[in-house]
Amino acid sequence: MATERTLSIIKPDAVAKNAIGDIISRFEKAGLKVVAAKMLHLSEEKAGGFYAEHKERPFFKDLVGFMTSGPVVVQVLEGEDAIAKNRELMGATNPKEAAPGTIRADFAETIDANAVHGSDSPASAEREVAYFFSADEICPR
Ligand code: DGI
Repeated sequence: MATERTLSIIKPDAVAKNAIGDIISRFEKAGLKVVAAKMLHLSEEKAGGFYAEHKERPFFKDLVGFMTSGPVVVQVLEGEDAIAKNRELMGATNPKEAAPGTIRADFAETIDANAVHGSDSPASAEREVAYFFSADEICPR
């Protein structure tokens, strides 16, 4: 196992539910450290660029609309196997398929408004961390 960094986003639905603390607490209890964090209200351009790989998908417009509908909290999580560990804590993309006790099972209503994002591979983690944070905004500890 290697120490990794991954990008997490607490999406507008979970921020609106006042679930920021509960979600971050799950990361910390699982041994992941928050090494960078900020709250942002994404522009269409920033959200569209983040999800550029989905640009041709039928749900792209709704996805960007949702991601710009309210503030989000973006964080860099660091720890052993951080990418897979975060995906495990999140649960499946569709909350109806998310395992009991996962963040999406507990906080997400629909596949569109599914509470959290987490990088799905080392390559996307690297791109996504750099998309939101400069090197001097990350505080190793
Ligand atoms: O990495 P994930 O967020 O689990 O999933 P993903 O990268 O495949 O998709 C990114 C987001 O796009 C996902 O969190 C919600 C949305 N999405 C993905 N597949 C569908 C979708 N939205 C709708 N409405 N329908 C889909 O099939």
